Amino acid sequence: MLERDPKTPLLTRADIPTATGLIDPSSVFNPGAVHFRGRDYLMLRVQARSRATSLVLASSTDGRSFKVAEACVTFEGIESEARTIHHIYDPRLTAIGNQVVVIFAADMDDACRLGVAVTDDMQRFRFLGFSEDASRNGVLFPEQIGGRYLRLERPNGTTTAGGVATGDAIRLSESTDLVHWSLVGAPVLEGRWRYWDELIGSGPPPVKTRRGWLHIYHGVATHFASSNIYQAGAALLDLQDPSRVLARTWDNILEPREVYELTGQVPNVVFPSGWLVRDLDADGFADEASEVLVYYGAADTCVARCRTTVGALLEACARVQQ
Ligand code: BMA
Repeated sequence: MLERDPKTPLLTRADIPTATGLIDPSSVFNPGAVHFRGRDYLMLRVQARSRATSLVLASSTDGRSFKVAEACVTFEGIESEARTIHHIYDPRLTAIGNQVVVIFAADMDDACRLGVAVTDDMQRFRFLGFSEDASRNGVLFPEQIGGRYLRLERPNGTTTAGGVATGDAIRLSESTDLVHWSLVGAPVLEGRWRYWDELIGSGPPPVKTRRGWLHIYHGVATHFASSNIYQAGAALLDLQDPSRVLARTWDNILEPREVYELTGQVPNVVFPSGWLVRDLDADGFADEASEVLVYYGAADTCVARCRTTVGALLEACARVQQ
């Protein structure tokens, strides 16, 4: 249902220009994606051999062949944060109004928090602030609903045996200024223990269809002795009240199968973090025939891409448990 691109992986560490100052990095993965003012952009997570993380933009006119920028992204104003920020990673990009909003994870000594930055030209990014609570995988809806910005996020309520803070519930939160966020309602999606999506987190920002908000998320199966397996699934949320789940795939729709997904820095990982949905009408609804290009991190090592259609994803959501 999701067809991998024949040119895979799409981007590897060899594609990062030395002009970025990132010399011989270890890996490039988990990109955010957005279509803005006629161009396609990826915001890549690049990891140096120190394990420090930087974000680098890549741009394209067809979503297939990307030119990687020669400088790292900087968030202007982030230096005013008093706490030490060790890593900034896994950005999700949403075009809303005349701007692009970036929501990213930031590892600090006591917690991982979500930060927000905005740009109106994809060159200068202005930092707006961090939320206080420990959370990851924040994705902004592409329009306000009921006069508020809405995002899905995954509070870090669980700690793995290895000490990693993670979680098994995707929640909705709202804001009037993109800076202050409050969780609303009950969890939208919860992990399904013993199946493919025990721990979960949002993938790219939801896309509006006539049938509901289409969303893809990652799920982690933790019950295999030697390795967690990261896979992807889809869900459909109510248009007016996105805390209502209309449908959710029972099977995963993408799982590690290719060598570059099965082996690497963290084996057995597909981590969708960006997508480009080609055909939206004037009201922002995606056409069911629209092509969807999904960008994902493979084995925390490289960036891969697969394609499908909005209609195929909607159909997968509706497929019932066997
Ligand atoms: C998650 C995040 C992702 C990463 C994944 C697999 O917890 O840290 O950035 O891709 O694990 O290692």
